[in-house]
Amino acid sequence: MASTQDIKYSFGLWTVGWSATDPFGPSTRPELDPAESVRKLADLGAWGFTFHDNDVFPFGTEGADRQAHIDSVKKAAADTGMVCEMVTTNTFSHPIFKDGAFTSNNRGIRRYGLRKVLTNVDLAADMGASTFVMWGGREGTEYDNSKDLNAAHARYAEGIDTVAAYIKDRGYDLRIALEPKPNEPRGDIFLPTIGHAIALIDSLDNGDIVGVNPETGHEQMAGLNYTHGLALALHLGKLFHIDLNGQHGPRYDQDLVFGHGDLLSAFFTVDMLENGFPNGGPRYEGPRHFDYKPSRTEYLDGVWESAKANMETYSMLAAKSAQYRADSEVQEAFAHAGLFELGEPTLGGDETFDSFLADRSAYEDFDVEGAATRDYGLVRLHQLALKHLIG
Ligand code: GLT
Ligand code: MN
Ligand code: MN
Ligand code: MN
Repeated sequence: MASTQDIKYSFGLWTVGWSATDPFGPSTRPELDPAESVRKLADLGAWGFTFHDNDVFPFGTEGADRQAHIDSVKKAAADTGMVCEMVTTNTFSHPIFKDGAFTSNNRGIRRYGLRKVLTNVDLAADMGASTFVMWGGREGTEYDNSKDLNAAHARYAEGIDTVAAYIKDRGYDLRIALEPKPNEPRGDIFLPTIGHAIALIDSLDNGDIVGVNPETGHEQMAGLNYTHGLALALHLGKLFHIDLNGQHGPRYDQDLVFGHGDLLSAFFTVDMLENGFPNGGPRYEGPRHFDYKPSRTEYLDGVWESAKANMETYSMLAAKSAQYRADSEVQEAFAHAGLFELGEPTLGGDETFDSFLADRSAYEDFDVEGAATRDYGLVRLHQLALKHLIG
């Protein structure tokens, strides 16, 4: 079990850098210099950072001017030892992308978007990042007759596959992570959940280097269980990155501090990430990356307080979850509930259809009434978790 000191925390530069413009009012805080944010996050104890191209240089900046912006962030990283672990592309802010980048009805815009992304893949490799996130915030519709929905998914797959093929062609040590979100800013966004994204990835020629970057709030906006979604992605070998934050159920994207939404869900997310599955199995080894927004009410002190709060909350939950797992009563309740029995395959290794069908103990002689009265003790087990969390 990792001590909380070892946890690799990472932040998007757009998180602390959000100047708090919302649809109802302008910024309440000044713009931050991204290089200064890297230094400040390092001071607070973060291990790494991530960014969009246009968090570091304005849209349309080219040549030496662009490079100067990049070099300023590189210098901050070199000075502080902060790792640039992920890079992503802004294909959602500029009006050109109002109907999407990879799925715009306009072919010229699709080609422009693809060039912007490929240029940014080069930057990601140059920065030493290992993950390239693609959040298609504008890929979607408000109206179901806005697009040929089959063609839109075909163009989305084509775009992602082209980026993956480019990564391989250039020999970059990068993997793509698609970030699902059900809606906002579009009325309906394509690839709204982890499951949708993985299904499309499965159809790609280069899907081996494409996985997912699930965000806590995005799954919860869709009414889904974030921890279950991470578990499925882990099971399928597709959990390439994570965006941790807080959300109160299905409503607008709140991007609260991690744990400031559904705390019990956050506890079980951390428990799974830090302690793994009770029967072992695949583990997430990547950074604990926060994608939150310092609330609009906060000024600069509040920005850095909120950044700290993400790491503090995660570390507290990691410590609590370690105690929870180490508690012999919890382990006994796991056993009583059958968690370890679930780790056993349902069929025996040498079983055939014939021997299974001939096994009277599996059906004819199975004590159906007895099995129906089994008490799993799940409420007691959950109460034990709650006691460790708040007791
Ligand atoms: C944008 C979005 C986030 C994504 C970012 C990556 S952009 O801030 O709200 O959830 O992770 O592109
Ligand atoms: Mn400039
Ligand atoms: Mn969000
Ligand atoms: Mn995100």
